Amino acid sequence: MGSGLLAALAGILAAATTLAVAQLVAVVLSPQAAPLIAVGAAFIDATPPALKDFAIATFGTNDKLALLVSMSVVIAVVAAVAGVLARRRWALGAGVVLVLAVVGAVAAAVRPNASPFAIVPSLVGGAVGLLTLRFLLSRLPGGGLSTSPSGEAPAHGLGRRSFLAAALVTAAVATAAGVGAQLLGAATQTVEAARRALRLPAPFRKAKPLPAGVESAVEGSEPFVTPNDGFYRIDTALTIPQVDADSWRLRVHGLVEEEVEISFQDLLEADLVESWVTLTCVSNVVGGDLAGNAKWLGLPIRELLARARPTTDADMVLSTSIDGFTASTPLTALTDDRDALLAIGMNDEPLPAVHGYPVRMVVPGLYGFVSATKWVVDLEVTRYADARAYWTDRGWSEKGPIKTASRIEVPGPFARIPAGQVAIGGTAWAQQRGITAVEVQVDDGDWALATLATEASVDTWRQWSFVWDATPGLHQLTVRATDATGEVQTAERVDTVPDGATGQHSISVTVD
Ligand SMILES: Nc1nc2c(c(=O)[nH]1)N[C@H]1C(S)=C(S)[C@@H](COP(=O)(O)O)O[C@H]1N2
Ligand SMILES: [Mo]
Repeated sequence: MGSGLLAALAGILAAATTLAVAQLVAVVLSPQAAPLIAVGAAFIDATPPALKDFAIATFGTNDKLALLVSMSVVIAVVAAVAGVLARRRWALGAGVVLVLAVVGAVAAAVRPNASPFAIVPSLVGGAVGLLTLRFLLSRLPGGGLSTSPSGEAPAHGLGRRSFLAAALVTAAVATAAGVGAQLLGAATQTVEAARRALRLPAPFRKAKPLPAGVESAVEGSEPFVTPNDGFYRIDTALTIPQVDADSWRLRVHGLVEEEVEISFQDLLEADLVESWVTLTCVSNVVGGDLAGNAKWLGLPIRELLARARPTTDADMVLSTSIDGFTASTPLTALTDDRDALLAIGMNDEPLPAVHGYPVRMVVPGLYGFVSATKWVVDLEVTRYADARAYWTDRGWSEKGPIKTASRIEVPGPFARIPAGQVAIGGTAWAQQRGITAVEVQVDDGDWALATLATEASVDTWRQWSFVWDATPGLHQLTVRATDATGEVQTAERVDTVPDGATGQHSISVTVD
């Protein structure tokens, strides 16, 4: 290995030490302030919608992992360059490290609800990184650090072995700091412990028992109730906010006669209701799986708003999460008689951390980006003319009623199936309106009515099945739904941006 490569290695090891030490400091002071997390979060907020859509389409709900891996690769390359530069001219390499540390510190400081110590992890990490780089370069064969402008190395050197020993020690220290941060982080997960210990109160109004026959008989269909650990997750949070239920408060303010503030204890003691609601993401493509159905337990938001008494000029509620995400929900959707909830329970369990523990919003009939704020802490009663939500600032719509959708789940796309009677099955939804018909079309044939499973409520999805007499060859199957207003799902394809995709789901299958 030449000295240049060794200097690059020194740079990478110094960067690893920087990140690990910063992580360790962040665990103690404020997890959100770790430089990788803070810069990643800033990147997410700044990413144009097209790139974000690409990330979700390519990596699905692994988009955050993909971001962290790409950032690590970029940092490794920059660190290698810094190492090489520093060997020739210390000030140059040190400058690169300093710039990175400052970027981390600034990103951490400008996060919503940033801790006053937010800059400390990056700065401490940066300082340790500089010392590490200096230490490693001084052990480079041929003397490493050059002070002459030509970059000519002084003749004396400590030899390759000395450098490699130092590199090993550094790698060990970085690993110890990284593992330590991980362990300390797990040990201080008091929020998860509190969540596990929480016993949900009995509902004041229980959900209607699910009628018989809501579940499709077609084997391989999605379950009617989505289990919590299989429920899709979409949010901008790179680390899951850790919200302490005991100090949680929700403030209702803005265009109201009276400000209202409630605690988690107030919620536990309130008249909570249970409701089956199918949540859907606006980024769901035709045939996609960014939808889930659960039994939610919570306080109807209209009761809170009734106490606050919105003034007549108000038409929107801007909800804010602890990490700064905002959603704009029409005031009427929160005051009419639908079950718009301040939810604390999901399928008989406290909300999982990723789904908003301790409290989130669930509003039937509206896409999540305009209504389903997780880790919610603030409701501002306002007007569309006066305030804009997170995604509205990024090219999406300010309102988002859910569009009628249907999909084929069985058979899967490009399946090979035997000729004869084949069971086709899937799900359709049109929250707030309800599904009244589903039809299936084989190739260019006539649309034929599918059998609908029992409807649980207009706010839940509805399963369907269809028996097809399959003949050998390549066939295309298409599905469309009709909602209770009589409107048939359009075949016209529009993109998810700005307010949800339309089009009919088709799959190709081969019949033997
Ligand atoms: N705090 C916060 N809440 C949020 C979001 C977010 O990014 N941050 N995303 C919304 C979007 S786009 C959707 S589709 C739903 C998804 O909820 P889930 O992850 O529980 O399925 O959460 C909504 N609530
Ligand atoms: Mo979404």
